[in-house]
This record gives sequence, structure tokens and C-alpha cells, in this order.
Amino acid sequence: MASSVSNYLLRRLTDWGVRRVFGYAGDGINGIVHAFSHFEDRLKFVQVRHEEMAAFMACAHAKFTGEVGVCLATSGPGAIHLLNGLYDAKMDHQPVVAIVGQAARPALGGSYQQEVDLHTLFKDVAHEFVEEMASPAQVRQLVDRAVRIARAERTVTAIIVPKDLQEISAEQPPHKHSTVHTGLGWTSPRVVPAEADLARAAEVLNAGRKVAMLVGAGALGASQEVAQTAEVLGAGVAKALLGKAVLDDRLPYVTGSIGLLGTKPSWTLMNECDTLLMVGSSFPYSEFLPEEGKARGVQIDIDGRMLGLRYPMEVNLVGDSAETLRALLPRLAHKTDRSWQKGLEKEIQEWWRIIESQAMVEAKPLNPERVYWEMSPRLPDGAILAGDSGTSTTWLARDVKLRQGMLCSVSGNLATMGCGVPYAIGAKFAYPDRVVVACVGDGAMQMNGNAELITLSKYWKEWADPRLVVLVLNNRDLNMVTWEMRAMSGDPKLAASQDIPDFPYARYAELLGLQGIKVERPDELGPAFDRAFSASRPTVVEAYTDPDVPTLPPHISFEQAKDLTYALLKGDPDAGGVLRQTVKEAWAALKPGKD
Ligand SMILES: Cc1ncc(C[n+]2csc(CCOP(=O)(O)OP(=O)(O)O)c2C)c(N)n1
Ligand SMILES: [Mg+2]
Repeated sequence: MASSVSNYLLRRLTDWGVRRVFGYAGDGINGIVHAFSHFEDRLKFVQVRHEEMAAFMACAHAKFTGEVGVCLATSGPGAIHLLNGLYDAKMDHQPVVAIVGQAARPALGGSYQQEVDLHTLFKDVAHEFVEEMASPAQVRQLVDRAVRIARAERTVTAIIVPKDLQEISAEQPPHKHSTVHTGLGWTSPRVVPAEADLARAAEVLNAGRKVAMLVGAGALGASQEVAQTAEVLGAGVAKALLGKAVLDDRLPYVTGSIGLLGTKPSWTLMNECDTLLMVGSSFPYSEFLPEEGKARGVQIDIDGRMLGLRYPMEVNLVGDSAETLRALLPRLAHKTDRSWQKGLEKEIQEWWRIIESQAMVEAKPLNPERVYWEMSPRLPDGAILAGDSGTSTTWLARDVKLRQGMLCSVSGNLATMGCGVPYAIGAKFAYPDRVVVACVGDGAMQMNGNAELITLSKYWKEWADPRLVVLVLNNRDLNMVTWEMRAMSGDPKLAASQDIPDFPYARYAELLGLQGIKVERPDELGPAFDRAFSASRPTVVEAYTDPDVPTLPPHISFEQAKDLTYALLKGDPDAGGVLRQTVKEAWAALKPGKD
């Protein structure tokens, strides 16, 4: 194999264990793209429809496997398109390496075609490491540094490769001054706090009578330790969205999601606790945590920068979640008074009854809560779920009971639309034998998902298990924002910005050779999911849902109720439907089981 810079670059990625690059061609990376022909199955080029999707897939790969994800784009427009997906990875602390082309070195600075100042463009998103190759002797160093720094800092790094360099021979740095000699390899360290700090944390947790735990993505590898800690402390556990897979939703003391998409038991947990133990979470909304001073706090995070950020904690521990909880557990006294946990368990049982009753409330034509309620028990073991941004994620957070062994992610901190379908494809490449489900709004389908279904139709036959289900909530509305405007700002719906065109998602799926099922009646939901989860090809389940079903915060406050009323009075075009549905849902909450 000729050892051009491009060949060397790709071989070095394979030496790091990379097996797949998500990308899109362009003449700024012709040399690199051509080099893939030498690698065949050892390094697969996955072709997307848009570079942003490549970055989402690389991010999903990192989120679901813990490995580094790699994406590739051409100079100028291709590199610019990557950005949103890269920010998604950066903000959710995922190791992703972006490789982009650049104008040839002799043209640089010449306002050349597709010449964009990529170093500046990537300087924020990849600030830990962004380098433009200037010499063929740098190739080893740049790959090694980009991958290692992405892993070590759990962040995005970028390599910019001018196109003329891609074709020339790679060079090894000579053994002399002004050269860099890097090597392979990264293993995660064991990070545990100092003994004295563990003792201080144990003192706080042992003194508490009503302990609340909040777990996030950082606790994903610590399910057992989190459960043991909750049992010893008699605690309730709320899960930030990115940590939804940490604990089985059927455990009696799990209060479920928290925040605007959260549950009432999580609200109670945080309002009534006297001690807060936060593990691996940067959940942003402080108003959903205890009021300052009302609870003593202990936080565990692998990243010291994330400590004491949302609540002024008494003990801040830098550590790996599983290792730290394991070190803490022998110091924790088993709480003999279980009344706090028992009380929470009662409220949690009651909450699930409310959720079920609300899901059963009739709507025109489908209640979206019912859609998720019917899907949840039908999810195959080990399913991987990818949420988008919208009410599609609210119901995923509230109505789906994840079981141990499942995975679930969303765009957490960036909360970008359009990640659902590419996340699902990225997950499927990583786990071709597992069932993957994307939960996506119609706005997000029109933004990205529809195009990426073409990618799905291109690749699904390669997967050992072809089952991938895209659940589309067709509500003809940018519903999440419509509700935010009503409930948070008191603004009526502006049809010009919120209504979106109807589109035949299921029929379109069939055109692409996928299975398409459109559901318009509640009794069709169960059979539709049964068909989708036993199909021999990917399925789009298009649920024709009612945009008037309220997605209010679990504890809707007086202020928000007032704002909602004002919004409706100010001429909301859907006021009638909204009022009808809100009253029906409120009634279901009061009288579970009776519609
Ligand atoms: C890229 C991007 N643009 C805009 C938003 C703001 N936003 C958040 S949710 C949402 C509505 C999503 O609509 P849809 O996909 O139809 O889902 P729905 O809420 O209707 O279920 C919008 C516009 C965003 N988060 N990301
Ligand atoms: Mg919508």
C-alpha cells in the first residue's frame, strides 16, 4: 500500500480501533476519500446525506459505545455543515474527531474557492485541539493527538488537511530537534476521591433523613452501584434525560425524569429532600433542584469543572461514578427509617396510574401519550432509543419504561432538532444485531429525518437484524415551542411560524423500500408496533397525533397556568382544542382510570 498522507491517516485511525467514518465527499478531501479504497472492511466509509448527519452519527457512536466517533467532510461548505453535530457532541461531552479538507497550501490566503478560515471556525467547538497540517511529517502526530485528546477530555477535536498534502508521501519525523514522536493507546484511568473526602461525603449522606439522588449520563456505567446506594440510603432517584438508561424504570424508588419533561414524583423528591446526591449529571435547571440551603449536597463527577455548578454542594468529589460509589458504599449506614422512600414509592405508583389514565384520554385523532404508552411494553430487550428535540422527547422521557440493558440518548445540552434519525443509524452501525428506535417529531423529520431515511434505505440490508423503527409524531406543528410559548410566555400560537405542512411519512417510507405504517386510531397502535418490531426491514410508524394535548411541566405552577390562560384569551387559533384537552388530562390526573 502506498503510504500517502491519506493512507497513513486512515491506517493510523484503524490502529486506534476506528472501524467506521461517517462522511460526505468533496474535492477538498478527494485524496482521503480515495484512500478508503485500500481499506475495504477494515475502515468503512458511511455515506450520509448532509455533513451535519455525519457528525450526529459520530456523536451517537461515541454515546452508545464509549469509543471515539469520526466524521469527515470537505473544505468550506462541508466543514461548515459539520458544526451543529459537533457542538452536540461537545456539549454532551462525547469524544468525536472531525477531519476536514482545506484549499491547497499554495492557494491559502488567496480568497480561493471554498477557502474558509477553518482554524477559526473550529476554534470554539474543538478548542481542546484543532490543527491544520503543514507538513507530511505531522500526520502521525495529528491523528494521535486528535484521538487521544478527544478521549482524555471527552470532547471534539479537529484535523484540517490541505488537499495537496493528502496526495503526497507521508513522512516519519526524523530523530532530531523540532520533531514530535507520538504513540498509540488510551485507557481510562481509575479516578477515586481522597479518603478524607469520601468520609466527609459519607457523613453528609448518613446524617440525611430524606435523601434524593439525581443521576445523569456520567452514571451510565454505574447502574448497580447507583441502585445499591439508593437502597442503603433509602433514597428516591430521579434521572436526567441523558441518564434515563441508568436505572430500570420499574424499580419502585425511581421517580423518573426531571425538569420540564419530568414527573411529579421527581418534583416532590427535590422539593422535600434534606440531602441531595448528584452523580454524573449537569442537569441545567436549578429551579427543579432543591432551593438553595434547603438540602445538604454531595456531587460526584469525573470532570471537576462540572462540580458545584447547579447547586452549592457541601462535598464535591472528582471521581468515576461506579468507582466512587463503590468506595463510598462501605461507609454508608443502612437507613432504618424507610418512611421517606416508602412515601415516594406510593407517589410513584400513583404517578404511573396518572400517566396511564392521561394516555387513555381520547384526542383528535391520537393522543401522543397513548402512542408511547403502547410502544413501551413492546420494546424488545436491549433496544436502543434515540430521541429528537420536541414533544417526541417529552413523551419518551415520561411515558417509556426503560428496562435494564436498554440504551437511550438525545441531544441533551444542545437540544438540537434533527438528531433522532442519524443517531439511530449511528447506533445501528455500532449494534447491527439490536433493535433501534428513533422518536422524532414531524418538524425534525422535515428538517433532517426524511433525507436520512434515504441513508437508511441504502444500508439496512447490511445489518444482521434489520429492525429499526422511526416513530414519527405527525402533529403538523412545532408543538414543543407552541406549548412553551403558551405556558412560559403567555403568547398565543402564531400559525405562520408554528404550523408545518402535512407530509405522508409512511407512504414516503414505502417509496424508499421500507415498511410504512400510518396510525390514526388508538386501537391500531399496538398492532402497528407489533408489526414494526417483528418486521424484516426498517419501519416508519407515522402516528397522526393531536397537537392540542398539553405538554405542561409536571407540577404546572400558578404563573404558568396564568400564562396559558392569557395565551388562549389572546386569540390562540387552537384555543378550543387546547382547553378541551387540558381539562380532559387534568380530570384524568384527578380520577385515574376514569376517562
Ligand atoms: C435546530 C433547532 N432549531 C430549532 C429548535 C427549537 N425547537 C425545539 S423543539 C421545536 C419543535 C419541534 O417540532 P417537531 O419536530 O414537529 O416536534 P413536536 O414538538 O411537534 O413533537 C423547535 C422548533 C431547536 N431545538 N433546534
Ligand atoms: Mg411536530
